[in-house]
Amino acid sequence: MSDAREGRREEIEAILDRKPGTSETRDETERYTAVGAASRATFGNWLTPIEEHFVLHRNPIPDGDADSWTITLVDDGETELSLAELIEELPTVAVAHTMECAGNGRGQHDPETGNVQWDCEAAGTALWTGTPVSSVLRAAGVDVDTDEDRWLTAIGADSTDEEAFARSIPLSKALDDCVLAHGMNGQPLPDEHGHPVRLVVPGWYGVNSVKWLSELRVMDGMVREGSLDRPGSHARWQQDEYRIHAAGEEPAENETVETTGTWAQLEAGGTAPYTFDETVMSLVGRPTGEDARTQGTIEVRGVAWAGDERVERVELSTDDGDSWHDAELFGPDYRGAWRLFRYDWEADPGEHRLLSRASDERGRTQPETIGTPEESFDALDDGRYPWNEGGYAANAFRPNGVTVEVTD
Ligand SMILES: Nc1nc2c(c(=O)[nH]1)N[C@H]1C(S)=C(S)[C@@H](COP(=O)(O)O)O[C@H]1N2
Ligand SMILES: [Mo]
Repeated sequence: MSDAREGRREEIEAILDRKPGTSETRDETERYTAVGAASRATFGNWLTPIEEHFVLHRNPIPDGDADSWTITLVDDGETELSLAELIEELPTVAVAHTMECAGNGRGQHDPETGNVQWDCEAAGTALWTGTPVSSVLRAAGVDVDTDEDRWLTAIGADSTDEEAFARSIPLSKALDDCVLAHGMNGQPLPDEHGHPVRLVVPGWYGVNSVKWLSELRVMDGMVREGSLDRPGSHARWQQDEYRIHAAGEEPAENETVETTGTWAQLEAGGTAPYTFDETVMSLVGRPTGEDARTQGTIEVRGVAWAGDERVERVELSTDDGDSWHDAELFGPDYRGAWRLFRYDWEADPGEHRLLSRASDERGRTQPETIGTPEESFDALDDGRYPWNEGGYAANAFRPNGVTVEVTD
């Protein structure tokens, strides 16, 4: 049954108006406001313009007035932080963050997993300006030095009495590089990206970057059912959704995890990894495959990212994977943001299938395809990404290839 929300259509139309060229992504459950990147060419550039950055959320965009917005901080006690004062009194920094929806590539699962059918368009890199979480917590008197093993839970103002939009990240990550962002690419934060303030968690899946931030809680563990003193369910977005598991499996609630590395959790074969940092991934942005190109030297250009890890290597194939060549990494090199790569291709006339394959500093390489439901996590041993019920964290390279026609 769909629980289509009234007003969703108008909201999507309004976002499409503000972001010419972007397109709505199929969501047969009609539960999400889902808008994707403008085109392949987006992945030929390091900075993603706001107009080309994907949008995803479920509930209506809450009204937000920057001047009167407050964030409730709960630690031992409760403090109301005024956004205006945070901006005035604390340092403003910028972080580069490649935001990828954990469901990016979901549409490449066979059989289909339901929900928003992203192909590869739910990824973008922006410069987020904001206040470091470490500055906010220090100023509020949180004992940041002894609280390293604790967690920080962020709650959005789109939460309802039935259900909170709450996500928890380790306090150590929050203190390391997270910001409460109030700007995006030098502009005030747009409504659909979390105006007036959102959490930004560099290199981690989009779901961790809570928009319309209304509450921060320093807690002993991750958010669980009943762990917040507020009505409705608390833990859905941390403990039920956004977990990688086989069909029919009900993930268990945990207070903490051995490792927050998403890929490390997959390799450890534990139960239902959480989607925290982004798995190693790459996309060719140019040529786009939309227009025929003339034979000769063609610069192939794209982006590669690997969550908390650095991108070590990108290989490129112009013959559907028969042969591979090292691409050159270039351009900005910020933790948590993608790298550009390029390769000069001596192109002969004909139709060519371009594939890119990235490896991270730990030697993890993108798998070739997505496995079957029957294989589940065993697929990993054969270089396939595990088909999973939620369609999360897929990073197979073959489904993301580009077909280019070359003329003489
Ligand atoms: N409050 C709130 N924050 C949210 C969401 C949401 O529904 N509510 N969606 C999350 C998901 S799943 C993603 S992928 C990112 C998308 O951020 P963007 O729309 O700015 O690209 O926001 C995250 N933050
Ligand atoms: Mo997402």
